[in-house]
Amino acid sequence: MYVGQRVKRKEDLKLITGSGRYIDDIEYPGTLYLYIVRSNVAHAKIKYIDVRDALKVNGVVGVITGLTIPFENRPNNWPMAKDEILYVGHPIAAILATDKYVAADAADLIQVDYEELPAVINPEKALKDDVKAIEGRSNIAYKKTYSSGDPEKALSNSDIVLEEKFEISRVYPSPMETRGLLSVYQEDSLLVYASTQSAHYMRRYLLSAFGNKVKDIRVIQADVGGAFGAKLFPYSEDFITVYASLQYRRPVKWVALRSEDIRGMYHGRGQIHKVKFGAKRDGTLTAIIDDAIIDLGAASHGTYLVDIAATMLPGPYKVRDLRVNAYGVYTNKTPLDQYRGAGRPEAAFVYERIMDIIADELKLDPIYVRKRNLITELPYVNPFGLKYDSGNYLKLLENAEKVYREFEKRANELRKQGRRVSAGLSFYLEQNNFGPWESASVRIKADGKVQVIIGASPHGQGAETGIAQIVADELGISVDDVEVIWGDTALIGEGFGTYGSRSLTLAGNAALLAARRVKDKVLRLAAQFMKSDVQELQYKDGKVINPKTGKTMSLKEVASRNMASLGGIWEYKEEPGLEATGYFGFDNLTYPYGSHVVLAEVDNSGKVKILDYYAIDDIGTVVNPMLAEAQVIGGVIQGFGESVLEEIVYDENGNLLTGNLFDYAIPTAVEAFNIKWEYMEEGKSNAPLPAKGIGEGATIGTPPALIRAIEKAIGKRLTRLPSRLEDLL
Ligand code: MCN
Ligand code: MO
Repeated sequence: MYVGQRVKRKEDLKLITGSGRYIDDIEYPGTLYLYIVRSNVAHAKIKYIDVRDALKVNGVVGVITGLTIPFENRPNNWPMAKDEILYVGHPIAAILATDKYVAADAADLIQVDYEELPAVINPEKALKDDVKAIEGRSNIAYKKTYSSGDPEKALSNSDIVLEEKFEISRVYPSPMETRGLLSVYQEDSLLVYASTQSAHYMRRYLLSAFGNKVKDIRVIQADVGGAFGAKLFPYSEDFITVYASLQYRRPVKWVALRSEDIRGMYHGRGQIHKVKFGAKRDGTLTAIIDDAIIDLGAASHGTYLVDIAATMLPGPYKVRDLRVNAYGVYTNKTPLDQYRGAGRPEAAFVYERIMDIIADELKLDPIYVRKRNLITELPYVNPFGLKYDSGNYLKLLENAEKVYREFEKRANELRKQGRRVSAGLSFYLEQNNFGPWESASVRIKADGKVQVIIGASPHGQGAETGIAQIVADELGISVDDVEVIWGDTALIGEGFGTYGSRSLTLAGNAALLAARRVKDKVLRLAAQFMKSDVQELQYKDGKVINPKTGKTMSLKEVASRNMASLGGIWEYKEEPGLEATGYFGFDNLTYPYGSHVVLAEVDNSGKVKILDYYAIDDIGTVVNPMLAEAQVIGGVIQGFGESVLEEIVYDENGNLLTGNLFDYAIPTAVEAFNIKWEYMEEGKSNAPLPAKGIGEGATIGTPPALIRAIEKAIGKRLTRLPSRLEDLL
């Protein structure tokens, strides 16, 4: 059995030997390079754009301005500012040249005359709606109220009632590889290489814009150097690049510079929760009333993130009297969208801060407070209708508590030496396997090797290995004989992609179902080849066996027997070919859960050092503990960044103050620390292979644990992400 084993990653060899192929490595003769001229003001009316001097430059082939394509949840000035500039970084013009440096240099020659308009940057000010982020529109792009029970009454029956404002800053998803696209014009069709999380989805949205101009658009996902949620939804540059290649009938390549990526890639998080909550003296959380504001920037697509945060606000706790007023506001900033965790980290920060604050106010132990409130009967339908499926929350918390008590002891010892050290714990609920379904095809080739084609589009997580393990087990063959491929819309009919920690569970189960079907075909064909009854045959360890006669046929023999010599005839009744497609989707999302425990020190210079870190998760069946652990480690380091280093900062005029990687700090190997990860397998999903996702869990669990440890180390309540140096000194 491979499932459950730490099988080494199949995908790494080409990447670690430098033979991966990212967008910028792919060359087509005759390519034009696209450079985007971007706004350096936050809000303005364009009076005119003069491109004449740029067009005179040797090597410049053309300039595009004023391109607008209607697209859902994007303002009318999309993908390019036509009349109105909405944020610093908003594309204004695109230059096409035979050389990328020529294109970039020509940008200086484009003159844009504009009239500045007042900008609204602070989301709470935007909510007042006096200065408009987009002319002629209300800033309140979205409002929805989620209610359950009677929170006012529950508050009036509480022993304590508290109010806090929790802020989760905007972050830049910071993949190693910036975004990029190469659109190859082929007369009546296009071949688009993209750094994306979903080749199929990209094909669908490009077709919606250009389907009247071409017969088809084939999208191939190149090797992707990280995405973290931000390479899923459509971008201005996707449309501009594809439009340019259609217009100029040539291959067109665009790859973002880092400084462009920080302005152009959808920022993540950006939520404020103004919360009123109450508790009984024994620590029972009685009610929450939350005004939740999401800072959408200059597009309203990200509203679903405040919906996720709102509906997940009760977290793993029993509280049933709640109201969340969710607002989405436009501001003159880069549009916002998902970042690893997507709404669940924001909810967890709020409910876990609430647990710790109740403990502090009532002088109770924070683990005790969590236990008082924890849901113990599953499945459980939360106040907003989410169905938490399975698991044993209390048992997992008790496991984490043991580590927490030990960290507490160590913290006490170190505090005696005058050091600012403390322990923190978070308990979190994850929601994943966003659907609707995923596809996978399994084919056995004539050499007996197995190829699996999945509709998901992994990009670093390791699904190739995990899914190969599942299929190898099902077919009883070596994992080395299973190849998993993906990311080309011409390879598999339909699929979705890699997001919402879904690939292993959805594509993996689709592959499992496909493998079962193929196995059935193998048996039926073998029955004909072996002149036996199919009922007599058994499939075991990659072989078909007839126990009565003792005869066997290997998978390879069945597959190659299929390949009658050229010109031969097919003399059997069963159809040849060992191939099948499977589809899998859930009728409910899955809800894994976990706990993080941290021992942190804040030194006199305000630097946060992690002395020890422990995480435990329950995601049902773990297919490959090494891969899952790697996801947790990466997520913890990202969560560390979000908690103490990373923050997108604009000044009040909408200038981006953190526009490069000197000013926007991400954790590096220097800040990284050891992380111990363990898992339970009680919270199974109801899939044939009862797994749930792990890809995002750690970015949910880390910030509340870390902020707790830091606030106790410095002795000052913290309510924002990231913590600020002035608090830590
Ligand atoms: N796994 C497992 N057993 C399970 C579940 C998963 O062994 N029960 C393994 C899988 O084999 C896979 C990994 O864990 O190697 C993650 O699988 P899964 O939880 O299905 O998540 P996805 O593959 O769908 O990944 C998406 C998730 C998301 S939504 C973001 S955002 C994110 C993340 O993955 N972006 C990443 N991790 C990332 N890791 C890298 N390197 N780069 C990104 O952009
Ligand atoms: Mo994601």
